[in-house]
Amino acid sequence: MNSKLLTETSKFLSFVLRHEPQAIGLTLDSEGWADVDALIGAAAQHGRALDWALIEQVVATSEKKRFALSADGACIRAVQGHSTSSVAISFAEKVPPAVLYHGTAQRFLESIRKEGLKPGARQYVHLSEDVNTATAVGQRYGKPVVLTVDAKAMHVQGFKFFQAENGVWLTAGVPHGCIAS
Ligand code: HQG
Repeated sequence: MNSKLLTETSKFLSFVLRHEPQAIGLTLDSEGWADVDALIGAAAQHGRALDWALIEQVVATSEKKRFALSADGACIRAVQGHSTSSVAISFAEKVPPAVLYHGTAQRFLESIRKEGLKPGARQYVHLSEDVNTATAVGQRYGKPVVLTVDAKAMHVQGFKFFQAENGVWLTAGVPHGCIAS
């Protein structure tokens, strides 16, 4: 299967499963699941040809493991990254490692120093366990900078942390006092 089609389909699935299911008249449940047959039907009505083989291939080849199929294989969801308010995944709270990393762009630093890290359009601030991943995340918006987050101190202060099934750490916000660059 060609990689351009896989990338385009992955972007389309991210769009409808994380951000705007209503754009194709799709309904997600509160855990983010969409029925795969319903997804294929809704996409077809909006000019996007999907089939099971293509969807399974996108799930299997996503290097960030962005999507998951349900145990019975009937449903698909994005495992993190949502902005749509129709989804509120019930992540289990988890004790974070002592430090976590956030990749951002140089041009956001001044604002981050004033406000701390905010989730922006998404539901959570996204944090990584390793510097390389954080660097790649920051690179998407400009000259990358990796911020070190004192997750242990935040945890002690009662901030909640969650980990999506692809390893991405999530928290509602990071106060500027818990960030060291
Ligand atoms: C920045 C991708 C100004 C924040 C990645 C980031 C990730 C602030 C941007 C996932 C700020 C939001 C999420 C403040 C935070 N002032 N800017 N106070 N607080 N920011 O895309 O973390 O490929 O919503 O640093 O790999 O970049 O989509 O979040 O630069 O895992 O699967 O505001 O998306 O994964 O940008 O990326 P985003 P993110 P996928």
